[in-house]
Amino acid sequence: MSYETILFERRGAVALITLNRPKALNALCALLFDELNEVVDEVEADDELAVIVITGNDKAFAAGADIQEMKDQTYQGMLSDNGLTKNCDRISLCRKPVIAAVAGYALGGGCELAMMCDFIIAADNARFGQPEITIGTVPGIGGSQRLTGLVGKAKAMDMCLTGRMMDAEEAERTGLVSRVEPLASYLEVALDAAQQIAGYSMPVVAILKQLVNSSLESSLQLGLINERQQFKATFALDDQKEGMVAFSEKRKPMFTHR
Ligand code: DAK
Repeated sequence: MSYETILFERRGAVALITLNRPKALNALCALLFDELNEVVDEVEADDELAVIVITGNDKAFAAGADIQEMKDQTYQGMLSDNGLTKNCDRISLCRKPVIAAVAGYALGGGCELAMMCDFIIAADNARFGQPEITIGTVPGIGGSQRLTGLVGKAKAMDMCLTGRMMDAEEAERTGLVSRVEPLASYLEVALDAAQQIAGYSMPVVAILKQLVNSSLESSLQLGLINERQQFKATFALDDQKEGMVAFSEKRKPMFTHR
């Protein structure tokens, strides 16, 4: 698989996707979204790959949608689905876990893309923001919605209305990212987390991902009922037997993903 705007690498059961438009701080152009969608489709269909890590470079995860490409767009053009309005939500629909490993700028669509992932591991130089207001528009792929869910109304309003950036420390404190690591090691930490997840039972991982995501969309009572049902359902899996027997026998489980 070869792409123009991203790099794709297999690291065992982990798919490493690197956004690769360094001269434009990885600005998200239509081709990049197309290629990202394509590679996610391929990873999802590949039984050898269990987890995705998306990253950028030391200076930028992504500094937002490509403003050069976007600036002459018209409302009519947007409505006719001519590229920019194509599906940019593919990552959020991925059944396999997706970790964003973020260094440098994650702004606008870059911050939104990171938030579509299951969790974010940030380098200590990461900076997050929704600066759309500074260029006369508003977030378009989840910024006002997901950011509010993650950091609460006060922080989200502050970020969206002022367009200011949040540093890695504030991002961890407010719950936007799960861990902050030194720039020299954040990607390895993310890849290690991905390898760890890839070592578990894939059906169990998929159920768990769905459960945590559904907690954002359902009442506590319905969520608890769903969780209890899914807990029981794992007892239909060979992997549940293997996991618990292996524990009793004091050995590592050999999951078969069934
Ligand atoms: N688009 C295009 N080029 C960009 C860019 C961007 N977003 N960000 C940076 N670049 C380019 C710069 O133009 C510059 O190019 P050259 O001049 O070298 O050719 C190069 O990257 C380096 O940038 P700077 O010279 O500006 O670097 P600095 O370190 O001085 O500043 C910065 C870094 C991140 C603070 C600054 O570049 C900046 O403010 N960038 C723009 C941030 C921003 O406003 N992002 C866009 C937000 S709007 C949707 C899909 C997506 C979206 C919405 C809807 N649908 C499908 C509906 C998303 C919208 C947005 O993200």
